[in-house]
Amino acid sequence: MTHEIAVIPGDGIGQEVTPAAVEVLESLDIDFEFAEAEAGDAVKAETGEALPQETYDLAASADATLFGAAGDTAADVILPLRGAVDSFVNVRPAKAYPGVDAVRPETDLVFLRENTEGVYAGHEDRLTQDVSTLTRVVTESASERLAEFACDYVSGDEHDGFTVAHKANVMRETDGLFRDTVRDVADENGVETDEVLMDAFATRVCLDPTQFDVVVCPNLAGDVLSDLAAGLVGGLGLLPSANIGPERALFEPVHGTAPDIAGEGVANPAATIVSAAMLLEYLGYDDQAAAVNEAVEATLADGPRTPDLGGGASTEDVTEAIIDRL
Ligand code: GGG
Repeated sequence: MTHEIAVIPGDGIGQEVTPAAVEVLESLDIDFEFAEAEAGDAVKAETGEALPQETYDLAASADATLFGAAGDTAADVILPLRGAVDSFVNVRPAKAYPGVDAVRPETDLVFLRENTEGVYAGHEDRLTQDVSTLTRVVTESASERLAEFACDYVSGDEHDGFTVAHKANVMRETDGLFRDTVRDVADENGVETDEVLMDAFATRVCLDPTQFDVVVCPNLAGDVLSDLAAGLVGGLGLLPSANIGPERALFEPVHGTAPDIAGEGVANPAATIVSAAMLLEYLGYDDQAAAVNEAVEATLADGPRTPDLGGGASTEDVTEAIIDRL
């Protein structure tokens, strides 16, 4: 069976780490057909459009999409691309790797981030020179969809329920609805939950990440708190993500374009390669996904390593080392 994979590198180091992950996928004995398309700042400068229609259509029809990174045009690129696959949840695992210098080596978390609304729903206005506003949207239906996914996600032996991170003591209507809906769905499914205010979560997870396992959160909180967790495990070069929809999905590293190192060939490809492993698992290639994860883990433990992890290796050196281990 052939799988069509849309490849959208985007900007900055997306142009370096996405081809690295494609090289890894190509090294496996799976019938992939890759179709590349443009999105982001560079194509906007050329054509006036950050997300050409053909790129959107490709993501909306491919079996899965591998995306790199978005910069200034993130709102015009990532949000509609997630919409193209009707992605209602962004799965962001944050775990420390053996041998990698981490602030909290005991970290092993998964964020399930609401992916369609909150403050990322795009209702922003500049009312006057002095005042701009943003409408925060939370719906029962989106919260339910996320909660049902979370209940399925924790249904095996590995997890004892999940934590809901919110700020319902201040945003009573929006996060109140989010928290109550998620809790009700969990109760109906017999799934244990606890809850934490998201600001308290930020402190507690730094002090002792083992207090948490699966964390369900609204959109912005999930974006910020998972980046915070990246800081605990050795940096953004290590965090993958999966944007899951009912029929298709889009995989991307958590990091952005990293303009400070873009073009130098030293970006850490691990986050994108592990995102590709999530793509493999999504398509049912569990053995190959496990093999890629093991190869990444072994390479991170023994080197070569890119400069973000204290090494001097290039993106290509690390990619080759991972492929050699497969
Ligand atoms: N590959 C992820 C990426 O490009 N991140 C930049 C960014 O601004 N992300 C916002 C988000 O994930 O919602």
